[in-house]
Amino acid sequence: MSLQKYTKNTYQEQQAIETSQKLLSLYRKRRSTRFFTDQKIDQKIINNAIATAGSAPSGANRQPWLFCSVSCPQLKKQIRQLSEAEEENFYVKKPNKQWVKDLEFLHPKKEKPYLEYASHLILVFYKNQTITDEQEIQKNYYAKESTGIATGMLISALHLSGVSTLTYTPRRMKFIQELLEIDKSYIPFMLVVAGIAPEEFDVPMIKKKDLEQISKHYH
Ligand code: IYR
Repeated sequence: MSLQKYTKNTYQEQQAIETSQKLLSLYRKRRSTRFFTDQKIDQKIINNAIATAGSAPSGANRQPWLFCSVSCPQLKKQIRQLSEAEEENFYVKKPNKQWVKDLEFLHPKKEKPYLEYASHLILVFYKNQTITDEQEIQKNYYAKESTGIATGMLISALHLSGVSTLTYTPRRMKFIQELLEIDKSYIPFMLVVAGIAPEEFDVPMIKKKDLEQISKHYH
């Protein structure tokens, strides 16, 4: 095993407390967004956010993810149309009544105009195994968990860059793989809508759980 010297970030307690508080308020300002202006995001910002996601830890460092960013109007339109066909199944043709009922408070709609009009769609895929150049099968460990971490980092980087996002998962996403001509070994994971939101807009009234509800401390 080869090793290399690594210099970690500095840790200064007071500064760390301040930074962590600042980050907390920045992250608390994040809201899933369904309204976007027609402002386009510079591809550099998207690429940097994807590279940030690519720095995530992964099982056996297999980096099992693939991020496809789409700003092409025709492709976005197709993704909207195919997603809305999926949502027609979800809400109307073959609804899972309990699921639809559980979502009522969010007033979700089967129409997804933002898939067409937001600046970028980032399609996230993962794969459970990789065929090496030597035709060996390499297993990717915790591929889905690793991709979840990376996607969190992607959303985080976009948010801190002032880009609003919506995580979107149509129940079946195979069409995305076909549309983008992605190798079948990649499994669609999530669609991240990224764009510039208007200054002000309505969002569902939701509350995040308090720290006491989501954590326990053993000291
Ligand atoms: N994919 C559908 C339904 C939906 C599912 C969940 I879980 C949500 O948090 C919100 C919506 C849609 O996007 O309309």
